[in-house]
Amino acid sequence: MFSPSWRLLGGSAGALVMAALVAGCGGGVRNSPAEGVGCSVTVQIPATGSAPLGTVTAHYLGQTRLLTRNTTTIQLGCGQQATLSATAADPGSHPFIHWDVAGTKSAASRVTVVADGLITAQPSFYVAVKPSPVAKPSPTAKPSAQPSATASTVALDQWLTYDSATKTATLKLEAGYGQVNHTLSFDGEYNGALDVTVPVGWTVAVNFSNVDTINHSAAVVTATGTTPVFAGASIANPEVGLPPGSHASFSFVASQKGNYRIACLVPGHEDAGMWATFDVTTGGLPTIHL
Ligand SMILES: [Cu+2]
Repeated sequence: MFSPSWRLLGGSAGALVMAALVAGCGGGVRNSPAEGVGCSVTVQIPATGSAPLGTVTAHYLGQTRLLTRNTTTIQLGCGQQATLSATAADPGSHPFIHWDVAGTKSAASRVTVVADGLITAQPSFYVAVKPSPVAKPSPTAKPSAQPSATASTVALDQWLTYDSATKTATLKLEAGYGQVNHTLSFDGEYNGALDVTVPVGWTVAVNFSNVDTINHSAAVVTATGTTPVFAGASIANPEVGLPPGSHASFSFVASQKGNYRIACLVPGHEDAGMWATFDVTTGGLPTIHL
C-alpha cells in the first residue's frame, strides 16, 4: 500500500494551521541509508518574466543556503528535513501569501518539510489580476431600495440587510467569492471597494463564510491596526483564519463614529487588498456600495 510520502511540520507561526496539515499524513521519519536515494525537496519560486518574486532561505543538514533561482532541488536522505523561509523580493506589490507543499497550503512564511519522496515546495506571492466582470456579484436589489412604511427589515442587496426597529445591520461576507483578486476579496471586492456604512450605536451582525481553498478571516480594524476596534468585532484567531468551507458569525456594537476597515488578518492578505471600507456615521441608515 502507498501512504502519503511527505509531511509538513510547524513553522514559527500558524501552529494551528500546521497541526491541521500534519493530521492525516502518515509515515514516521526514516533515516535508513538504503532509502537515501530519490528523496529530495524541489523549491520552485514563481517569477514575473524572468525575475523571481522572492527568495528562499533553506536550512538543512546543518547548512544554510539562499535560493534565488526559479527551481532548486535539494537532495536529502529520505526522512531528513529542510526548513524553508520565504522572503518577498517586493513586499509592497508582491507580498508573500502562502506555501504550497505537495498541494497543501500553509500561510506561515517558514515551513519544515520532510523529504520522504520527491517533494515540491512553492512559495506564492501576490500578483495583481483584473477582476473578472463575469465573476462580479450582481446586486439583487439597488441601494435605492427604501424601507416601506410598515416593514422595518430592508435588504439592500444580497450582502447587507438591516432592521431599523432593532437598529441591527446584518452583513454577509464571503471570502474568495467569485475568485476576484486571486481570491483575496470579500463579496467579490477588494482594496476597499466594498463600502459599508452603519449609524453609530447600531449592532452589526456579520455572517462570515470562507468559500476559498485557503484560510481567511474578518475583523474590523483601523487603517493600520490589527486588533478589533470594537469588542467582539472579529472571528476567533483572525491571524490563523477560518479553514476553507467553514462559517463564523460575530456581532458588535458600532459604538464609535469613524473610518475603519474590515480586513482579513491572515498574514499578507490585507496588504494584498483583502479589506473593505467600514464607516460608522453620525446618523442615517446603513448603506452598502460595491
Ligand atoms: Cu484572507
